[in-house]
Amino acid sequence: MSDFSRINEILEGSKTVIVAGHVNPDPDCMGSSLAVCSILRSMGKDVYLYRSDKYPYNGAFLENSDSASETVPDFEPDLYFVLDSAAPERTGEAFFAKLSASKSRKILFDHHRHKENGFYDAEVSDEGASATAAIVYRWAKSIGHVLTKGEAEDICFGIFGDTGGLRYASTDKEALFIVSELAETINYGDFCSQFFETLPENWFAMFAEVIQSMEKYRDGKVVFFATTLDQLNRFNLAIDEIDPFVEEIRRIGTVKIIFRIREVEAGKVWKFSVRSRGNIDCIPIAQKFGGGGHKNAAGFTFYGTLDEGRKAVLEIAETLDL
Ligand SMILES: [Mn+2]
Repeated sequence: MSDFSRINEILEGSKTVIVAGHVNPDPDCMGSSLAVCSILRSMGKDVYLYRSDKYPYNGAFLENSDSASETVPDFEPDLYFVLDSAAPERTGEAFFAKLSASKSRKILFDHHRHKENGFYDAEVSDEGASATAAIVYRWAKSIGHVLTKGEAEDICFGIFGDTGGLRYASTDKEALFIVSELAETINYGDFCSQFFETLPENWFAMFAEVIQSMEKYRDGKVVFFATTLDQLNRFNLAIDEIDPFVEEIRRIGTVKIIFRIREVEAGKVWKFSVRSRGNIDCIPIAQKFGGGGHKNAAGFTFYGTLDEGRKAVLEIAETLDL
């Protein structure tokens, strides 16, 4: 169990709280942020929830999913509560400028590999946690908070996000235990349907095109695929909606590691996602390009052309012990 005493001490002396996650929020970021906001509000705190970008489309069913603001608030809170964001810069450029200049207290719940750098007044960072949402659950339990249905769904959403619906290697006993506990409060069948079965039909059309152009190396153990802004336009899809492509491709039996490159600024800025199976560590690969993440799922931003991006990761892929 984590030690939340310092966190609770700081919370006790704070009335106004700004809660924030990381850029390109994923389900864990969204779920843990919403759950923390709800719990803090039940404690009587004034909470402002900030998000740098849109939340994942399949989280729209979550309670208060529309309560987050994309405006960096102009007031100083007593406390900043950051979630799922190892490096404070990951909260986004505009928010980080405010956060780093502020003398207010700052706390963090996170589960990415990182070195403590004294930025936060208190943090619970546990790389062993399947999701930041699992840490939120531990905290709620430790203070005797009884989760509402909405909060239980938030936490389940976070854990499902980072464990692929309890399928990835990151799924541990705790994740299974927490979800089994949450299933007493939520309608599990409905929840799974909301999480997995809300894809727009166009998604399959674009996926078919992506599969056609996917490249395989090293006897199919290495896969490289790209998605472009033009495709998003043609298929009328948002960038977060195509996130599951990489999870689907990971289901191909021969695949050990996947490099997905996603165009974010025409022809020059790309988001790389690296997904692996088993013991292949994605973190050092992402770190080479200034990124980070988890052992089986990491990411980084690449500046250059698509060909340069391809070449850079395939050179690394050649050296991997697969
Ligand atoms: Mn996470």
